[in-house]
Amino acid sequence: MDKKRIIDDLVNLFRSCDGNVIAAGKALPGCEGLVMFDEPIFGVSSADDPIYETFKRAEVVGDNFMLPEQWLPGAKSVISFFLPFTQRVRSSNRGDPESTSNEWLHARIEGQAFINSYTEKLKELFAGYGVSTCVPASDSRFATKATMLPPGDPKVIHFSSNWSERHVAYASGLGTFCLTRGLISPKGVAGRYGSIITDAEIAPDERPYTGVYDYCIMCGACVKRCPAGAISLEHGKNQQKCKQWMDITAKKYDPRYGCGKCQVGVPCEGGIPRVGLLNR
Ligand code: B12
Ligand code: SF4
Ligand code: SF4
Repeated sequence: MDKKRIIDDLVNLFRSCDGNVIAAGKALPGCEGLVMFDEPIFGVSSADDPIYETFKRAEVVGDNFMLPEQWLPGAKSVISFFLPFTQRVRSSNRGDPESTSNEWLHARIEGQAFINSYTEKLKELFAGYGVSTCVPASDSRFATKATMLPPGDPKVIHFSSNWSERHVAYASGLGTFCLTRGLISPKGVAGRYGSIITDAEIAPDERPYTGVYDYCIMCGACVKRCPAGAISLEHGKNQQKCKQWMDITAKKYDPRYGCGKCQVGVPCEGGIPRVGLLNR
């Protein structure tokens, strides 16, 4: 299929999809009219790219990871997208590490609801092209699991899902991992990922990197930002400490939650960081 036409259609759909603006009736203080996401960027990978098999390895995702073909028999392509948070969402959360901004809370919860609506519209669009699709994130088979690591392992716990959006984005040329385990795209780390599998043949994108952590400059700025002490230059990110902090925010901001302090006020917030940035 014509890739340019598809990507143009996906961008137009984003522009016309409701829910990216927080309406007055449900806005937390200061958030009326908040636009959560800037326009998405896309990456495409081939459903039979051998990299997907490697995600089944225990040290990558695990054998629970389902291949594109397992989600959608006859799958040919995977489209991954990154929705960057707007400047207003990002800058609002750069302050006090102990408090999540109202804008970030909206972007975490209403933002994901918007992504779900957007992917529903993507499915309709592809049905109009006459091709089949599967969106693992909204599929009844989607599941996450937590496995305790051997005693002494500083990472303590391994969280995994059967469709990790960051690994799919990595496979699709959208970016690389970083110290916090977030995925840095050309539009930075602050934002959310999604994806759709289709049986349409779409030309895959190249991966302009070879290493899992190529875009991270290991500056350690995120270490200082984390209120839970979950990140260190020596051991990376401790998921258990992050999860425990997330549970605290869930009580504090009920019915919303979120933190993301490691994704803002850092050199990788809105783009691929450059070592020189730190010395300015
Ligand atoms: C479970 C989960 C969590 C758990 C555990 C996080 C985790 N990394 O697993 C907890 C509750 C702690 C969490 C917290 C947060 N989360 Co979360 N979470 C998820 C979820 C549902 C599944 C993650 C998963 O499958 N992990 C799989 C494991 C295996 O990943 P991993 O251990 O990091 O993988 C490492 C290994 O694979 C290793 N590796 C070793 N060998 C090799 C070889 C190769 C080839 C490769 C590629 C890798 C590799 O490299 C990786 C990085 O170290 C995803 C949604 C989804 N379906 O993907 C969102 C997701 C990861 N979360 C997200 C976000 C935004 C958050 C929060 C900021 C919450 C918030 N909004 O306030 C925090 C902090 C995240 C952070 N610092 O990156 C985003 C990440 C966006 C981004 N820019 O990267 C996601 C993708 C949701 C989304 N739709 O966008 N989350
Ligand atoms: S703040 Fe620095 S060390 Fe942390 S993820 Fe970003 S580039 Fe990597
Ligand atoms: S999201 Fe997790 S790792 Fe990032 S700053 Fe908050 S507690 Fe720390």
